[in-house]
Amino acid sequence: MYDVALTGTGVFTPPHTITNDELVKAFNAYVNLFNAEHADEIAAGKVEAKQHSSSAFIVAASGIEQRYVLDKEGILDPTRMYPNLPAYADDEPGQMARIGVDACEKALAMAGLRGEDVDLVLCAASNMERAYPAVAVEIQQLLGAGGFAFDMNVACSSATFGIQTAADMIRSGSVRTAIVVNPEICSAHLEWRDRDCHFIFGDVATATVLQRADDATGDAFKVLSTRCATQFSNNIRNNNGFLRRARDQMDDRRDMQFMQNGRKVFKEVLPLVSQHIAAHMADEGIGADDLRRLWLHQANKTMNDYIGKKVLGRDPAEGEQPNILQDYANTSSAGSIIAFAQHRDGLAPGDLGVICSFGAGYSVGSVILQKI
Ligand code: CO8
Repeated sequence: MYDVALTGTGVFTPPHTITNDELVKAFNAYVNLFNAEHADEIAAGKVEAKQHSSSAFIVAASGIEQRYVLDKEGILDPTRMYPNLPAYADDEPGQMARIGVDACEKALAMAGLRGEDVDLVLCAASNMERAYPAVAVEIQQLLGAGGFAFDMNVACSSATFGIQTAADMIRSGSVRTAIVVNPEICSAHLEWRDRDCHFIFGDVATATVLQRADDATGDAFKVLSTRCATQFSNNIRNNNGFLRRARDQMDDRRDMQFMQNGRKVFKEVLPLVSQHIAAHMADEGIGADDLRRLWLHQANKTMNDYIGKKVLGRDPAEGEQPNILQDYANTSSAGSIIAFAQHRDGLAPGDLGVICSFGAGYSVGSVILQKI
């Protein structure tokens, strides 16, 4: 068995931001158009009038102030309300590969490695732009990596589940250097016309390099332990699968985009996550006082405050449980990795931290790291 080290992280941040005010202005314009268009049905009680959104609600309910997106115009066009992305030809790199490779190159540079040093590419994300060939294999080719590559999807927990999968292979010796890449184009499977969720997500790509600890150089962390858990729930769901055509469901259906019962998710996932992290730490003989940093999934500020308090047994001090969701919103699996990449400095050798992500499935994954 080999020890595993996390030696590089990279973040691709899209060029456009949408502030809450910009988002709400476009959404409310869409609502006005919808209500005017359906005025007769609304008056007859056949269609429910849509209600305006509000920036004050968004910040208070989630802590989100803005989000990055690959395309801003399409999302903010009240007659469209979804991104306008290029349809690349089959012999050109795809959209997920393009942003994934950018994040991978940054992560490899940090680790002092080149693409050819990698022998496992795992593309772990909450949606794939096509069924096959695997996006991971395309990224493997673009990086000039060897070995093998495959895709995996565990929604918001994809990154930590990917890290556990790669770490297990490094531990056993079947691979030596792995990259886990999370290209999350949430804007393309979010329903921007639904005020309950239109503010939640943004786009980004993250990448994490994992190696045999013996090979690690520079600013690295030992992967002390990983743990994944799942428990089935329909409270976060997207029905857009390959059986859609066979079921005559090609119309503009609400359930072909992200759907959730946010209140239930909030209530059910909080105890699941707090208990998961506490049990993982206890089994590794790590007490709350031993922990220097918590890099949590970035879905909701109140949720993170609660989990931080439960895990540490007190209010987290400044910088102990960093949030990035005010800038990036929820970026699905990439959120905890952005938090780690942007707030990994300032730890001394031997210091301990936990990356934890959670979401649809339900799923929760935790990675205990020790600064080398
Ligand atoms: N503006 C104004 N008012 C609003 C708005 C709005 N935009 N939206 C809702 N309201 C109203 C509601 O109608 C409701 O009114 P009333 O009380 O009259 O019924 C009131 O505000 C309160 O609404 P909620 O109960 O919905 O508000 P909450 O306080 O629960 O906040 C949240 C909503 C922010 C969604 C919160 O419940 C939350 O964060 N829950 C946890 C969600 C979570 O963590 N989900 C994880 C999903 S991520 C994941 O797993 C990845 C999936 C794959 C990626 C998908 C990419 C697209």
